[in-house]
Amino acid sequence: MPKVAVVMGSKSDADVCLPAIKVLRKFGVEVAARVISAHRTPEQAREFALSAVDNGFEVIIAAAGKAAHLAGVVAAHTTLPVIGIPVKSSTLDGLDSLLSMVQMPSGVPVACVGINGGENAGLLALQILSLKYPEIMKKLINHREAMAAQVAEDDADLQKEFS
Ligand code: RP5
Repeated sequence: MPKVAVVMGSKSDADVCLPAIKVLRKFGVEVAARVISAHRTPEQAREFALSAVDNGFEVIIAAAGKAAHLAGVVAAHTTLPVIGIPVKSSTLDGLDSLLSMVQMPSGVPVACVGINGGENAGLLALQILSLKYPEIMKKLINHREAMAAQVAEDDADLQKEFS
């Protein structure tokens, strides 16, 4: 079973991470959720990233707010793909988190979804895993088809309502 880690800088980030955890589990992926802070527990952040491959993780999702360095710090210590979720947790509406996370220096990339984009982080992790796991690719295709069918249904409803 593929394994993804969802790490967050604070327990207060859990609600934003929940959609990622849910969609990963729905697709049959094992998820380990952790609270690890780049600033409050820097040694644990380093240890976690250095041992991630040996612990069987294939993708890491890292959520953080404010000066959101967790995803970057984790990415600095592993070559696994790291997907950041910038959390809207402060007076700056999450723009601080987004810029802290996305503006990585050349050489150490972090894939960054939108502010509070938990579900997209989960889906992007699934897309990465689908390169190795054909059953996940099949489920992703079904998921896209279901979304398209929903849009078609909404379109038909709207046309009826306003015609
Ligand atoms: C960041 O600071 C965390 O990722 C969280 O989004 C934000 C606030 O943390 P708490 O003060 O709620 O623990 O490090």
